[in-house]
Order: sequence, then C-alpha cells, then structure tokens
Amino acid sequence: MHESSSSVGGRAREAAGRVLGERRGTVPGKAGGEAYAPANIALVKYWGKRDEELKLPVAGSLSVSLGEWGTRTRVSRREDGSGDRVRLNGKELPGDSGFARRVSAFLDLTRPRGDFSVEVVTENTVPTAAGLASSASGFAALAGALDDWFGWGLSERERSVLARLGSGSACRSVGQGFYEWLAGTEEGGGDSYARRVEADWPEFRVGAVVVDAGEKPVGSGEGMRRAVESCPLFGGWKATVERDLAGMKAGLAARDWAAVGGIAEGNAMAMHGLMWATRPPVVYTQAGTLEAMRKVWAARAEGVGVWFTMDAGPNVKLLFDAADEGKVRGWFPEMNVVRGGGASAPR
Ligand code: 2P0
Repeated sequence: MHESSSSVGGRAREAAGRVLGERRGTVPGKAGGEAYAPANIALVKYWGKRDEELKLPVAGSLSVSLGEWGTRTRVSRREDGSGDRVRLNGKELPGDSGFARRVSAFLDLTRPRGDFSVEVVTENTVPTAAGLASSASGFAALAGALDDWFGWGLSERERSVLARLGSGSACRSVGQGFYEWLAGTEEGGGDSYARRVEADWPEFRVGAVVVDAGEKPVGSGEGMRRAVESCPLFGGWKATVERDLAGMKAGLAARDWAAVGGIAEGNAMAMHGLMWATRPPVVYTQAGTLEAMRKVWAARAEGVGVWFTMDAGPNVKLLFDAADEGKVRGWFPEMNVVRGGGASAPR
C-alpha cells in the first residue's frame, strides 16, 4: 500500500476524464509531442494530503520555478503496442522501476485505449551536482508533451490539474515565475491547481548546496502520510500555511527580501518540525544540513541577504538577490545557482 502513486485508481482516471472530456478518446493528430517544464522550489511548503489518490493537499503552497533547471520530455507511439517504454537521461528504465511504473500509471489516466503504448523520452536539465531530483518537472513536462501530441489544447489550469494527478507538486511546474497551488475544496479536485502569482522578480536567485546526493530514507508520500496520521503538531499546520501564504504574496508583490526570505525559512523550519514530531520521526536533516543553516544565520548576522529552505531531503537551497551572489558565494563557494522568479525563462 506504500506506493499509492504507482497504482491507477479509478477515481484518478475519472478526475482526468473531467479535465479531458471526450478529448480522451481521440488519437494524436501528429507523430509525437514535446514539452519543457521547470523544476520548482516551494517557499511555502506542501506537506500532507487530504486525498491520497487524487493528490489533494491539506493546505495551499507557493513556489518559485527554476528557469532552465527542469525536464524536457518527448512522447510518441510505440507501434508494436508492447507496453510503455521510458528513457531517462539517455538510459532505458526497467519496466518495473518505480519511476517507469509511475509514468505508465499516469499514461493510463489519459490513453485512448488500453493497447495504446507510449515511448517517453525524458531529459533532466537540472545539474546532477544540484542534488534536486524532481518528479514535479517530470510530470508537468509529461502532461505538456501529451497535450502537444494529442492536440487537446489544455488551458494552464487544466494542465496543472492533470500534472497534479502524477505528483502533487507538479501542478506548480506549469510555467515560469511564482505559482500558488490553491488547495481547493471540491471532492474531485477540479479546483485544486496552481496559478501564477503576479510578481516578476528577475533578480531572484536560488543556490543549491548539496549535503548528500544519496537516496532519502523515507519518500515524501510516506512521510506526509505519517505526519497526517501521527504528528501531534499537524493540527496547526493549515493555519501556519495560510498565514505564511498571505505574508509571502505581500512580500513578493513588494519584492521585500526580509519578508520573503524570512517566511520561506520559517515555513521550512515549521515543516521540518512536523517531520521531527511525527511518530516514528521523519528526519532528513544531517550534520551538514545544520552546518549550512548555521552558516546562513552567521552570514545574515554580518549583513548578507541570504535565507534558506529545505525539502524532503538533507540538501539546502539558498535564496538571495542577484546583487548579493558574490557575497553569498564567499560563504558557499560550492553552490550551484539558478535564476528563478522571471516569467521570461525557457518554456
Ligand atoms: C513541496 N515537497 O512543497 C514539498 C516540500 C517536499 C517537501 O512536494 O506524493 O513529490 O507526488 O504528491 O509532490 C514533494 O512531494 O509528492 C513535495 P506527491 P511530491 O515541494
């Protein structure tokens, strides 16, 4: 029961059907489709689902898209109909690998007939040295490539709902800039999607500091499930997120680094607090994580405008303005930097 994301539930197919309608039965009008989607980093985090199969969150979240760090995906028909095939970064994945199964399960939501097999060729453009493996850009790019191939003409909102059925955070990877995932209230999830926050901030930078690039001890799906079931602090999470979302949007509109960085850092600490208080605990923090956090605080005490956030892993992401990149690099010479926040990055 652990890998709910790899089994195709009837409700997820129904949800995809509500997006596609009769378009799901049509065959593609051209030989293949292609799309790019950026990775994203949450400034206000998604942690906890109210519906596992439809990947509906307990609360909203807000992220920055990572420009040229993302996923490019091409899809085409496998004429012999012998099952889907997934190539990731030039290598064919075994059909029973976790990611290949999740891709096939996603294709099941949208394929016109059971015998319609798909060739998926996908490349991550996130440098390996950034330690940011992302299912978010993967499923957003897959949804976009299918839309291109079948000619569905999905709106960005429809693409976001569809991508969400592959991986929750993928709904925020449908474009560049800042995106808010609206938690929604509908049982079927039609109103749970991400929309662009009207803020353009081309000087926004994200620096990736790798602490450990290895496999994480607990997957985020499992970690979230445990938090909802057993974390005694989880009851306060929704209100924390709502307050942080309001402050974050005001901070982005004003390009106020102290507000944006401070809320992002505080929200990440609160999420990790939930993780530590979960029973049994879900601890991604390592000694190197703590060391990087302390370095950020020391840099800030010396007047450098730098903040951090962390996700379901030990690596640390720094948030700072382009004007401060040199100073931040003085503290973190090994970081990998990407532009976020600009609406004009690759699509
Ligand atoms: C986020 N994370 O907001 C949070 C912060 C990790 C920590 O979204 O089960 O891969 O596919 O919906 O989207 C990672 O969770 O989980 C995530 P599923 P997903 O970015």
